[in-house]
Amino acid sequence: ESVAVLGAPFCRGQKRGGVEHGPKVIRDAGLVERLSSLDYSVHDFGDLNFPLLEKDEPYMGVKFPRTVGAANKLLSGAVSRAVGAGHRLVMLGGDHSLAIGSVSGHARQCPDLCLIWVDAHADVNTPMCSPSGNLHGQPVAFMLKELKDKVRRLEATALQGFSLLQDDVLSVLQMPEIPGFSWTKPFLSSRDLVYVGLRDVDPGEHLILKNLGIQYFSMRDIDRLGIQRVMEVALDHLLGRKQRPIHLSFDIDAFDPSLAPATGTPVNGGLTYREGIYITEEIHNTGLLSAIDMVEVNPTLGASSEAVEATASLAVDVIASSLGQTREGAHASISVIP
Ligand code: DIR
Ligand code: MN
Ligand code: MN
Ligand code: MN
Repeated sequence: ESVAVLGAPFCRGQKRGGVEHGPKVIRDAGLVERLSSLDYSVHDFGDLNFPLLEKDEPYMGVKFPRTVGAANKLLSGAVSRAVGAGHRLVMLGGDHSLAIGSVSGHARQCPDLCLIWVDAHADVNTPMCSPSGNLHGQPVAFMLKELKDKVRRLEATALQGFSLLQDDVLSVLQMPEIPGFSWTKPFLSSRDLVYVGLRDVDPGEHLILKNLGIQYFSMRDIDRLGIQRVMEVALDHLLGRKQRPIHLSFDIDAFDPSLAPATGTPVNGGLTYREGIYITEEIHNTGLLSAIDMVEVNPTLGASSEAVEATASLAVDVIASSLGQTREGAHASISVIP
């Protein structure tokens, strides 16, 4: 079995520099060696070369729309080719806006895929409800069909109990055309997505989660149910009716900042190491994992080189565990000394 590693050194989906060095520190933490030791044939495709745009004015408050759009267009093609060639894909970010390209490229080959989003944040702001204008807080909004063509349904069911003017709320939730993104169309239904690890959700995002009926497990849900039950329900929700490829989009800030300090928007009260690894072990055990994003590792934000290395090494552990490294051990690859 083969794994393609694709570096995406990109930071324009948010305001802090340094996250474009994520691919380098994750490779330096031994990613390729770890995957090789799991018996994969590893194809490292290196880092993508993203186009630099001279002029890229904000549009509806969205920052660097054309730059982010062009980077994701390139990434989408590269991911589609790698998956089409039969590789399992590991995309190393870069910021989380890259999921637009990664998931869309995967979906071009696997239109029935489902998406597991492990993150402190829901990343489903639309341009009009985004409090920051940063596209790393908006990638899921570019994917969801319901935010484009089912505004009627929102209108009918969504807004009871909310005191805002209905027309205002509706227009804020609707996904507009953004320059730089004409190459992509929404491809995911709200029922094909599950979140794990949420603890910093913006008001517009909460409205979207609730009214599209998106399955999510916040840190509170993990406290209540335990990670075992959370993963059981999450995987049943996505795979109960039919088996299909899984895309795992893993934002390192899902972990507690004590474990993953080198990231741009840390939020207290995150996943423990064991919860994070349990999530990926269960995803591996489905046998259906087809692509992984590992994003938001920012080596310029660690307080020390130890903090950066710990964060990068955690990213490698998550990827290795997703691809079959077990805590109980395995005996498939014993080599016998003759
Ligand atoms: C915030 C932060 N919800 C935003 N999002 C982050 O800017 O939309 N996502 N940090 O990872
Ligand atoms: Mn996040
Ligand atoms: Mn994110
Ligand atoms: Mn696939």
